[in-house]
Amino acid sequence: MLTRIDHIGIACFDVEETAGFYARTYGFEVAHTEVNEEQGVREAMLRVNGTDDGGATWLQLLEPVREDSAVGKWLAKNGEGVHHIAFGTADVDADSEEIGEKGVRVLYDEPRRGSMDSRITFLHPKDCHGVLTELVTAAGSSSRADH
Ligand code: V0V
Ligand code: CO
Repeated sequence: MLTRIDHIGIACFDVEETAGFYARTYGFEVAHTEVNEEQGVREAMLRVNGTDDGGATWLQLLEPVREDSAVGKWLAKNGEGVHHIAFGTADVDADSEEIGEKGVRVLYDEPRRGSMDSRITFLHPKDCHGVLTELVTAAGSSSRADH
């Protein structure tokens, strides 16, 4: 069951500069950074708030580390902006299978490693009214309450 919006992914040219904007303008601080080579991104996670199920909602700033990565290609075409939304679930395997059975293309056979050792998969934007949609299960629990 999808229980919350885990994060909004925002494509940008420079993660540090963009994080500076979010800090100055809204007071959101960077809680976590990492490079995900498989996904081709350098990312910063900004925690926005907690939610009723104990999980938080995040902004995920994404800078490409390769031009031919998903975010690199998208930036070249569209410039900076909202790249994807991610719904949080306690069971990304079950939810992606169920959604796939409804005829929505699930991009990975098995969920892959996401931010903070989460497990993630994506639904094709063309099957989701133009929205690249991620499903995410946080490491060790149904939420990222410990961060
Ligand atoms: C592409 N399209 C999008 C889109 N990206 N539409 C909405 N939102 C996006 N973000 C549209 C694009 O405009 C084209 O439409 C069509 O899909 C095909 O796009 P393309 O440029 O030819 O690119 P593809 O087909 O090579 O790749 C698109 C997909 C790719 C979605 C398959 O981006 C992908 O595999 N994404 C999943 C992985 C990912 O995004 N990783 C980065 C975040 P027209 O022009 O034909 O109409 S990593 C992350 O979130 C992490 C680590 C985390 O949360 O922990
Ligand atoms: Co994401």
